[in-house]
Amino acid sequence: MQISAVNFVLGAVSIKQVPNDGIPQIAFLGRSNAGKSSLLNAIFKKEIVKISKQPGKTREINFFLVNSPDNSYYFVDLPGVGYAKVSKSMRDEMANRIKNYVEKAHDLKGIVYLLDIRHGGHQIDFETITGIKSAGIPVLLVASKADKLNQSEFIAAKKRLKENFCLPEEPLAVSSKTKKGLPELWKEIDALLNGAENA
Ligand SMILES: Nc1nc2c(ncn2[C@@H]2O[C@H](COP(=O)(O)OP(=O)(O)OP(=O)(O)O)[C@@H](O)[C@H]2O)c(=O)[nH]1
Ligand SMILES: [Mg+2]
Repeated sequence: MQISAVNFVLGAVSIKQVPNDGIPQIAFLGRSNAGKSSLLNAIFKKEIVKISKQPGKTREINFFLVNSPDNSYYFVDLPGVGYAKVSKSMRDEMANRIKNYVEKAHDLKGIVYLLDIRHGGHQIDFETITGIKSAGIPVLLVASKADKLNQSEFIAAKKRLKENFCLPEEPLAVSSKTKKGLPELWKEIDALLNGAENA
C-alpha cells in the first residue's frame, strides 16, 4: 500500500472521543515496550509517533489518519498492556481504556498484536488476545524486533510462538530497525481491512 499522507488526529482518553466516522481502524497492541510505536513510525516512514526507552510511554489511544491514493484509514497506537512499573490504578485505567475501545469501536477492523520475538508470550498476552477474540475482533499476531536474534534463534523463536499461541502457521516477524517483514505486514493489514479473519 502506498501512503500519501499521515497525520496525527487525536489522543483519546475515553470511548466518546474515538472517531466514529466510518473510516476503518487498525490498532496496534502488545505489552509495553513491544515496539508498537516504533513499528508505526517504520510503516509511516516518518518519526511521527513518540517512542522512548522508558516503557509505558503511550497512555492515550492515538489516532493517525493514513491517506493512500485510493482510501483513508486510521492506524491506532494503543497503550502497552500490563506494564508493572506504574501504579495499579493507572494500569487498571489503561486496561479499561483498551477494553472499552476494543469492545465499542464501530470501525475497528482488526488488531495487530505485537510480541517481542525474544519472549514466548506472557500470561497477559494470552489473556488479552482471548479478550479481543471474544469481542469478535480479528487478531494478527506479529513478532517484533526480529533484528535482535541471530538466524538459528530466529527460527526457534518463531516455532515457539506458533506452538505457544496454537497458530496455524509461524507468525510474521518484523523489525522496525531493518524494515524486515514490513511488505508482508502490509499485505496482512490489507487482508484485515478487507475483512479476512486471522489467527
Ligand atoms: N532493535 C530494535 N529495537 C526496537 C525495535 N522496535 C522498537 N525497538 C526499541 O524498543 C523500545 C520500545 O519501543 P516502543 O516503540 O516505544 O514500544 P511500545 O510498544 O510503543 O511501548 P509503550 O508505548 O511503552 O507501550 C525502544 O527503545 C525502541 O527503540 C526493533 O525493531 N528493533
Ligand atoms: Mg508506544
